[in-house]
Amino acid sequence: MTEKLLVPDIGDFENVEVIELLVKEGQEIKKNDPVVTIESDKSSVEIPSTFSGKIDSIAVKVGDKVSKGDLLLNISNLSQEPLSSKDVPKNTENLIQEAESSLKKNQEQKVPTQKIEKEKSKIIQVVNEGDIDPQETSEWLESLTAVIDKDGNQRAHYLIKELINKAYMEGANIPYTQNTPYINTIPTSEEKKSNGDQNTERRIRSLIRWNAAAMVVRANKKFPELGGHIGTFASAATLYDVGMNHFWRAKNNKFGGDLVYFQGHSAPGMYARAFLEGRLNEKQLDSFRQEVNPGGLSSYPHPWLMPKFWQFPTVSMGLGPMLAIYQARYMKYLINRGLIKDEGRKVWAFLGDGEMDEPESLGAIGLAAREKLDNLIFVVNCNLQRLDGPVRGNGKIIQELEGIFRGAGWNVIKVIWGSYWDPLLANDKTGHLVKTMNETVDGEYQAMKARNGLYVREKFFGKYPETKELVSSLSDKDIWRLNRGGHDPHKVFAAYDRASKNIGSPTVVIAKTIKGYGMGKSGESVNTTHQTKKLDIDDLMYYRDRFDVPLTDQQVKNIEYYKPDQNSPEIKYIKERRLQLGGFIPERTTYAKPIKAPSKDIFDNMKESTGKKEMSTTMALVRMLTNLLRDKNVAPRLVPIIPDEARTFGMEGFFQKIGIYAHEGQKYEPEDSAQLSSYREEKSGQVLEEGINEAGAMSSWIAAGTSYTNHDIEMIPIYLFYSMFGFQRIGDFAWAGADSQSRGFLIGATAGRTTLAGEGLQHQDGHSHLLASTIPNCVSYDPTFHYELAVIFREGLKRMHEKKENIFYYITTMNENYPHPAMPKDKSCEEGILKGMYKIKEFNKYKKTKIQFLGSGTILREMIAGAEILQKEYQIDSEVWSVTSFNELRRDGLEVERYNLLNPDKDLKKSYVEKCLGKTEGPILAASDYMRMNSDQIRPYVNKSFYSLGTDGFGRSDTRKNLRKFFEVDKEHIVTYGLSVLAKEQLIASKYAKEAIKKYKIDTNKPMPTKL
Ligand SMILES: Cc1ncc(C[n+]2csc(CCOP(=O)(O)OP(=O)(O)O)c2C)c(N)n1
Ligand SMILES: [Mg+2]
Repeated sequence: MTEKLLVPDIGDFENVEVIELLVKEGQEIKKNDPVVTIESDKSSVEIPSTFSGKIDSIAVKVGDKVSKGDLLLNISNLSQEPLSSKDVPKNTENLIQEAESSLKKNQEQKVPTQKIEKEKSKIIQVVNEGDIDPQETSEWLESLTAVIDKDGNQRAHYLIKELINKAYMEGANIPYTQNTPYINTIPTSEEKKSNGDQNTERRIRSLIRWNAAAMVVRANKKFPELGGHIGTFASAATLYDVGMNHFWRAKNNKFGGDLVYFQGHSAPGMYARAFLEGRLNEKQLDSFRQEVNPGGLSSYPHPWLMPKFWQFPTVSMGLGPMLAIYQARYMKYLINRGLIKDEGRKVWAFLGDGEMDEPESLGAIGLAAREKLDNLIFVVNCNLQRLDGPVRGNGKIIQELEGIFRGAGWNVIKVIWGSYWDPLLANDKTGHLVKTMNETVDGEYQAMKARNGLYVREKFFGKYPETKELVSSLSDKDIWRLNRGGHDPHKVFAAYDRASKNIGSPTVVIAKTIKGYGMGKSGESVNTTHQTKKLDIDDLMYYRDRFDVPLTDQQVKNIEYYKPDQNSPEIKYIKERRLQLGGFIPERTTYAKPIKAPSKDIFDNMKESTGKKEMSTTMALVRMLTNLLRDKNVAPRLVPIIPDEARTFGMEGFFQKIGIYAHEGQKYEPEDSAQLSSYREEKSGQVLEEGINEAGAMSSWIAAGTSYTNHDIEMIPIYLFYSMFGFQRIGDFAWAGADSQSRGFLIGATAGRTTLAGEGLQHQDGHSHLLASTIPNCVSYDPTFHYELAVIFREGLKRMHEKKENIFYYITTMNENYPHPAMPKDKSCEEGILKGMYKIKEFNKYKKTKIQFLGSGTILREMIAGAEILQKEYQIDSEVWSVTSFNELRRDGLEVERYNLLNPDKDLKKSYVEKCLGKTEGPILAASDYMRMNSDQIRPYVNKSFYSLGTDGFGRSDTRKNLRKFFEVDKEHIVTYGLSVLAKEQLIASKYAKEAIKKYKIDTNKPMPTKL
């Protein structure tokens, strides 16, 4: 039997060109194998076979135009067994095996389900002025208590929900509050107890506290300009220690490791612990914040500066929370794609309460809940203070965060009060204590901890006779000892235990602490705590006594570190704990295997001329990616990332081909299901379709770009975005990505101030290359032709993913369609493309007057056209250079110049620019679709007259032609400026320039575009 394979529904397109035949007559194919590639003026897409069998005949050839229903192939010997879409592709299978061999089966932590002895619930009737019938309230509460006792919390919760629903249906449109009372989420009866040795842990914590403070004080004593923070870690020490001693599992050959995002300015605490663990020595602690010489400790977590220690740069507030969310999401992506095993790894992120005001901190919490990221745990250290003062003096940050996170669908665990409060709360029969807790604002809580027990008695407990009575038998000292939850290892342990067992949603632990805990007068709970970096002798003595650090007065005066003997119980304990948890944290390692760069022939078709066929470099890129998806090494590792612009870039073909990642698969039949580019969501989908969320997309890119260290698997993220919404939108993330040593491609599509015509001022990018140039390990290119793109991309794959260089690529692509020539045969062309420039054309007919034209991106084409006019109409020769990267040329120039200045007695080296242009004739005119500063970058490295044109000023919507005229980068201006430059150099008479100005109707009185 023979079947006919027809062109399927390809959307709104008709007469689409066949650009590739992917099969031959006589070939056996399977269902879903791609058979031809077709291309409209915007996108290319592969058509898969809907049958398995042998190809009898092929009815189309390259260049044919096809529409829906046209015959493509005749297929016979039809197999009855279509390829199951569930079959794991071979490449993926190999990857799984690879992952399995390096990561042994997860010894799942089976936590014994603890039988919780439930305390009999008591009725606490919270006094409420608004209560018009306390008797009735009491009856309702009693009923609820009975339900809890008889049928449990779930049932009680169900009934409450039903009551609220009923009230809502009856018209009581009063929203259900997202807040619970200002007490701990976990009742004492349900606290899981730690099996750690609390005394030893406390001693260890005290030493870490001391050493962390000592390193900051010592550094600042030596060099007061170095700075540092004591108060932040002082408030967070318990939060970290409980994690380090009991929860965070390190990466080793059996397990992938939990990933912990430490709050940036608590770094001294991590160093102090590493010191006790024997990973850092005294000399290193003494070089805190002195990194110029090797061995120094970085101010904050910076993988670039301490690549074997830090994993995640976090200190720029707000980046940590967002990066952590996308890291957790990416971990699930890798699992769902079968690239790593599900070992129950967690992502923990430590955040400041002040930091939560950053829009980025909260900006992605909805995604975390939506994607059910139960591998994610936030710990917000609510010390109630930020840098200048209280986070919410008049309110309650903990309650505010509770409402926000719960509303977003997170599991919220509040850790507000320490164990010393337990008996008081248990005795709060009238509910006045909880009422006071609820009513007291953060400004008061902060002030209380800056004073003393007597003050707390009067201001807090003194508010109501009932609360006053509650503490009547306590001394002021006892009252002062009433601790906050975040300083109580039992409460923190219980919270972490519950958080790490939570299923189906992310968890936030909101812990209340004291900023500068233990610092006494010098900095405990005072507004200046954040900036305190010097402690005088009295303060240090106080700190030592407060935490029982075994140092003599003299040792305190010398600000000595304290490290117990190797065989001491503390050191043995700390090491044993980490051994149990698999190793040290933080630690940055990589065991990822390189990806072999694809063979050159995969790019061969991009080295041919496209003839008359016009296409944009964005299209060429998408075509190239389609080709790469056929390379068995590269294909599974590609991570295409798009913030809702796939159709803009002609990438909708990817939806069907590799699917959109969706952790729940696709629960609906898409509206366009009959079409070839239907919106296909799948659990193992490859495309990360991020929605309109550049910061999130960039966070995904960073997660994938650092996969080689965080997951030991090299991946190739390719994030395509509107170039204007790239660096200037997410610049700080790009900087963090660079610090993290992310490897991958950033593609600034629809680039160029005059190339993206109609979109106007906010869209037209004329400076992203300059922004890219500010990042030292970002390699950027502005190619014009498809072969340039191919050469650059292949080199990028090779350098980053095969040779593992810690760089990343920024490449701009445009949406202007034009024909692409074949790659020049000249052997040095490839080298030139990569180094930043090569000669693309020479006009040498008249041998009288010559000018050098340097152009990049689409403006190169204007230059070529200008050069042709100059030759034809003015008999002026020229050499035209395609500059693929002014940024790279400048970097080379800088390095060579520096070498020459530092080696005055040696032969001068030549910059690459000089090598290219040194012996050429005539002045230089450079232009790009970016600000003049882009091409001006190489001005110091040419020993000739140099002029530049560019698109300085605000963009605006109009046609490309008008925009190029406006910014003076069209061929007419290039001709005119060219003539003017030659006249200025006294190589031709000025009348030619004047004539051109007239001919092209150039208004010489028009102000600079920057002023318009
Ligand atoms: C984006 C950004 N803005 C400002 C700062 C400077 N800064 C460092 S710490 C800090 C206060 C942090 O307060 P919080 O988040 O509450 O942390 P805490 O030290 O209280 O734990 C500020 C403003 C920064 N690091 N990053
Ligand atoms: Mg704070």
